[in-house]
Parts: sequence; structure tokens; C-alpha cells
Amino acid sequence: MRIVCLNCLAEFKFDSTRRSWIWVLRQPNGGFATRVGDYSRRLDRRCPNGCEIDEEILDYPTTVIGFVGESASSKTHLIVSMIYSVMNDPVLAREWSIVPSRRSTKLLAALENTLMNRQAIGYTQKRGYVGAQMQRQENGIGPLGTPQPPRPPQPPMAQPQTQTHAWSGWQVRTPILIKFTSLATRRTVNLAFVDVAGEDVADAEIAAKVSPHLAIADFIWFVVPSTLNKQYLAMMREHAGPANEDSLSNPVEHSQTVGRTKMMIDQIAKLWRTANSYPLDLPIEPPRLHASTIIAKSDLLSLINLPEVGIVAPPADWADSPYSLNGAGNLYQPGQIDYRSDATRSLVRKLFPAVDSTLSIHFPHNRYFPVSAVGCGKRADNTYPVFKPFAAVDPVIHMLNLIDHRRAER
Ligand SMILES: Nc1nc2c(ncn2[C@@H]2O[C@H](COP(=O)(O)OP(=O)(O)OP(=O)(O)O)[C@@H](O)[C@H]2O)c(=O)[nH]1
Ligand SMILES: [Mg+2]
Ligand SMILES: [Zn+2]
Repeated sequence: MRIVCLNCLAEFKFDSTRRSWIWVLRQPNGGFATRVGDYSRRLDRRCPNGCEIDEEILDYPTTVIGFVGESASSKTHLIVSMIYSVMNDPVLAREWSIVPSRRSTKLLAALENTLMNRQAIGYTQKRGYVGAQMQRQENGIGPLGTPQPPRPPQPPMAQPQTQTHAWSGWQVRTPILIKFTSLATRRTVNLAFVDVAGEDVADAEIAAKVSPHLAIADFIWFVVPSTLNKQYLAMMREHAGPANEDSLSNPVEHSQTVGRTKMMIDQIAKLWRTANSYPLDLPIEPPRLHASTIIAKSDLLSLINLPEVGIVAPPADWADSPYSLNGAGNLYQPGQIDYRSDATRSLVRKLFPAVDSTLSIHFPHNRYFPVSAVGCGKRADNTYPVFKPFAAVDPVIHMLNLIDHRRAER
């Protein structure tokens, strides 16, 4: 099984008969060499470059999922809400055991608690440069913008670590890793949720550094907020009720634009093609990469009067009605998920058609998933009236189905 360190992208295998690492070193001419490391590294839970890794990635295949979107588009809320929703979903529980990795448990619990206490999660910090010596300390700003306590000093490495890598000197951003075990087959797959801060994509220097990470992604989710069309945003403001008045008048939250979103999609496609030596004029297709789009903050769509809204978005009284009566808006069945995807595409073609055409140029298999991570907008005091996600499980069902197909093909 090929293992990739999600921090430095070192590729390695673990040879249990020889009790050693086999470290694959890619060379610029397309060839590769290998280097054998010793077994103690496994006990360290470190990659050959010395980064701390989740021990689960040594044991099970890992699917890497990148979330890309402009700042304040809801990426971080989505990741936390999706994970929370799948771990508590009664239908998924019949088929899967879903457990966070040991290293992700604490961070995930803190983020979930924030939402369950109806508090907003802060914006994710742009990745900072911390200098060559500090790169492995991992303290300061943690993943997803959460402050992390400083870690105690680490024991010295067995060998001097002189290797530089894609992220040398940059803050480490740890993905959230969730282990999915099928109750029917007992097979396990890890899903690694990687949050790419909006500013990381906007900054050319950092974007170039993000590209090797995008190159190893199995899934990319573009996150596009429902409020992208400012004419419709004005209409939403006109019809807003107490549940979303504050958030709609918040200028930062709806600062995303059609122009920048198109540029971002173009940029990501270009970075991915370059990093994978993929022809510039060919569309990017599965199984190389699964790209889909989440239309985020779908709770706001009920404020506009278009026929697709009834299929796509939660009802206008979603935040006020009791949870148990209407479930969590998931459809579960691939056929129904496709039907909602088509309705969402039709809506997108009315609200921001240029985004759909840019997506379909690069990613002709793109599908749409409308999701409300929270179920409502945040109030001026940074709290939510309720935490009630809508359709946050369906994107994960979609991915699990595709992962299963991929296995069946092998
Ligand atoms: N109405 C509504 N607002 C939401 C929802 N999810 C998030 N928001 C609002 O959108 C804002 C941005 O959400 P984040 O999750 O921080 O966005 P992000 O994409 O991670 O942004 P960066 O970290 O800056 O890249 C938050 O302050 C939320 O209040 C939702 O489901 N509905
Ligand atoms: Mg964020
Ligand atoms: Zn590493």
C-alpha cells in the first residue's frame, strides 16, 4: 500500500516482512529511487522526513479530499458539519463504523462543540512562513484557525533531517482524518479532509505551494456560496427574517464574487494540470480526480422565488421547526442525489451561469451538492439561533460510493 505523508508529501511503503520503510524518491526526469529506512520510525509515527503522521494512514488506504473556496464561503463550517452529520447519521450507522483518527479526535471535538454550542468558528488563518528551524514545531496557529497549545520539545531524530520538502518552513496544516469501516466487508478507508484557506488560493506564492497537495487529492470540492450573485443577495436581504437578517447584512460574509470564483476554478485546474503533467487542453476527469461543487449556505436560497429552490434548499421555516420531524435533508440514494444535483445546476445557471460554464470546461463530470452547514446564518453576536445542518451527509455518501466503485474495478 502506497502511503503519502499529508504534510511533506513523502511517498513511502511499509514492508512488514523486512520491518522497514521503503521510501520512494521521485526524480525530476520521471524516474524514481528508493531508500530503505528502519522500523523505529513506525513507532515514532513519523514519516521519513520526520513529520508527525496519523498512525491510521499506515494501516489503511487514505482518500484525500480538498475543499477549495473563497474566504468566508463556509469551508470550515462545512467540514465540521459534514463530519458531525455522518458520525451521527442513523442511516449511515447501519453500514459504517465511523471514527476519527487518534490525532484528530481532540481538534474535531473542539470544533464540533463550538457548533453544538451555536457559536461561529473563526476564519482560517492564511498559512504563514515560520522559517526553516521552526517548521516541525507545529505550535502557534493550528489547522482550521484554532489556536493549539505548544507541544513539548520532540526527541532528536535518528538521522539528521536535511531533506527540504514542499512545505519546508511553512506552518503545518493538519487534515482531519476519519476512519470509515464497512460493517459488511470489514474494509477500512481513511478520509482526510483538507481545508485550503481562501487566502491560500488567492496568494500566488502559496497557491503554487498548495498545488502538490492538490495533485494528490482524490476529490476536490469547490465551495461556492449561494449569495454569489449580488443582485439576488439584495433580494435575499429584502425578504430576510429574524433568522438570517444579521448574517445577510454582514459585509465580510458575502464578499465573494463571480469573477474571483471563476479565476479560482481556472487557477486550481491549471495548478492541478501542472502538478500532474496533465495536458492543458484535456478536461480533468475521474478516476484521476473527482471534482464536485457544494453550493453552500443553502438556507439562504429559500429567500428567492425560483422553482428549483423547493428541491434544492431547506424550507423557509427550517431553523424553527423541530429536528426530529423533518430529518436532516439527506437523500441517500444515488438517483435522488443526481436529481437534486441537476436541479441545482439549473439553479446555478440562473444565479451565476459563468461559474457553471467555467466548471464544465475543466471538470465535465462536476456535480452539485447544495448544503447548509449550520441551517441558518449567524447573528451579530457570532452565535447561531440553531445548529441544524441540511443535506451535509449526501456529499460523503457520494464519495463512499465512488471509493467503493474504484475498489470494485481493481
Ligand atoms: N447562512 C449560513 N451562513 C453560514 C453557513 N456556514 C457558514 N456560514 C457563515 O459563513 C462564514 C464563513 O464560514 P467559514 O466556515 O469560516 O468559511 P471559510 O470558507 O472556512 O473561510 P476562510 O477560513 O476564510 O477560508 C461564517 O462566519 C458563517 O457564519 C450556513 O450554512 N448558512
Ligand atoms: Mg476556514
Ligand atoms: Zn512528512
